[in-house]
Amino acid sequence: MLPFYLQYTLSEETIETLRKPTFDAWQWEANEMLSCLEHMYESLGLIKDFNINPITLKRWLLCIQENYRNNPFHNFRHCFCVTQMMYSMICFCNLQALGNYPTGTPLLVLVFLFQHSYQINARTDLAVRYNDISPLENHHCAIAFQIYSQPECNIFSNTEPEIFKQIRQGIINLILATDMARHGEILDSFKQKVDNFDFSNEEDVTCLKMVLIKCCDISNEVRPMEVAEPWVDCLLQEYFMQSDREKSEGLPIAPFMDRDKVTKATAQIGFIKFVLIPMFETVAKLFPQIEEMMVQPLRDSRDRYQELKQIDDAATEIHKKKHEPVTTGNKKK
Ligand code: 0WF
Repeated sequence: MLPFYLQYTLSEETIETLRKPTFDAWQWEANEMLSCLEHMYESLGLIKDFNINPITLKRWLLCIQENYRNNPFHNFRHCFCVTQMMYSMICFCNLQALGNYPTGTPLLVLVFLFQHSYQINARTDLAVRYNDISPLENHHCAIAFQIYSQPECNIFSNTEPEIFKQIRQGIINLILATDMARHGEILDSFKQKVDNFDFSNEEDVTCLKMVLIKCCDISNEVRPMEVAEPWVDCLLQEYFMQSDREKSEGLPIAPFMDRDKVTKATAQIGFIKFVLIPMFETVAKLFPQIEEMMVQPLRDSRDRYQELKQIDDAATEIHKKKHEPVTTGNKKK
């Protein structure tokens, strides 16, 4: 069956803003985002390089979009944002060459694939199936390749089997790199390479790609405040829903998901200071052009959340004082 989502003609202004992290995805409906995605693929030459049938591309995009659940955070719009952030990094840092087609892994394809976020209620089943090794990421990977196995959605149907094998390996490696449990290991390995980075060394380039995927996956705070902040609300809503469910089942819950312990400000300050800034600063050693465009907005956001925390703390203090038991000083002896 032919996919029929409306093909929007993107204005010159949209095409230009798509290349920047300031792009505001909240303004667009699913059909419009699909057209933007087609544009990104086209403009990076992926359709030509992989001889992708344009109808298959549409079906593939649509299939991915339809497979998303309406989760508050991990939904199709989030997938779009991650892809669009990778597109701006590719454009801004001149990363096209990193794919080293046809044998390398095209980053944009990867980005789009790894974000198959399904509502997982069967965490324990997945942990058993994958021996506790990145169960969610392994599951996302399996789903991604199930979509490819449908001939009408296989954008790599014109790619040589040997090359597809390499692309598949690259995709698996990068999907698994997005597991935050591996954050320290991956960033440390990149830090060791960055000062003497060799773009002709496969191991160095693979490590860089892993870090870039990670950056884009969690990059909301690089965006302007009015774009980034609603994402925090969405994520906390998702976390709280999960932790409420786990509490009611008597299961242990992660402190960062506990509505009694987390505020927007505390969640973001730690995440920006200890996860985002160190990672983006390390990437900026290799691509100094992201300093102004990505690292500085992260510092601004950290400062803003620190101010918000001071306001929250002051409000808590006032609340505590108001509800303190009144002591008259006339206690009976
Ligand atoms: C709410 C906060 C947080 N803030 C973000 O901007 C963001 C972007 N992605 N993510 C974010 N989390 C997560 C989605 C899945 C993994 C990362 N959280 C609370 C704190 C950060 O929780 C974590 C989670 C994983 C590792 C370290 C802290």
